[in-house]
Amino acid sequence: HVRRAVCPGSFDPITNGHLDIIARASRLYDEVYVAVMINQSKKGLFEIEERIDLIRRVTAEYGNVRVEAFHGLLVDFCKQRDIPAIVKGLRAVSDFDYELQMAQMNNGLSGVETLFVPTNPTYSFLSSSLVKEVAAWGGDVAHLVPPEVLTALTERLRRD
Ligand code: COD
Repeated sequence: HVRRAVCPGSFDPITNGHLDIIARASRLYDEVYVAVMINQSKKGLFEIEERIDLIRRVTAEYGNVRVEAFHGLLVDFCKQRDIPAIVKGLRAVSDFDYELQMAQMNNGLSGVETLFVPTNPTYSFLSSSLVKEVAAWGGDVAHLVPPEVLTALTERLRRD
């Protein structure tokens, strides 16, 4: 049968750290869903559709990655698509407390498993919010995001 997993997140925008985890998941599973969380209370820099479009472009080469928006519980997204596994990157011990809580809650809710992939040390300090902050002040983030994202960031920040 088809082995499926999901990489969930906000992806505002996708960074090389996210992409590294998605690429590694795509080698371990037949189908990988990237689930982009819709959060009405927290407006991001990029609209959901822009985030999805960027993720689709930078993951197209993997061939087995599908990108979808979701709202509500991640476990419901998984149930509806028959996905038994969540794949998450762990950057540092500081990520671990909250990730462990979510993994245990999600497992208790529906039996879904969470698998943690240790971040490539090149990206262990990397987050979407730091990328946005550095880029907003004119810092160079070319080595931290895919070229498509760099272009989108530069255009967006010029407009604001
Ligand atoms: N290197 C490796 N991995 C990374 C890096 C990096 N530099 N940066 C991020 N990641 C990975 C992490 O695994 C992270 O969890 C994931 O990418 C997404 O990161 P973000 O910052 O885009 O997304 P978050 O942290 O805002 O996403 C949180 C979720 C959407 C996963 C979570 O809030 C959720 O599941 N929400 C749905 C509602 C729900 O089910 N709630 C109950 C939870 S128990």
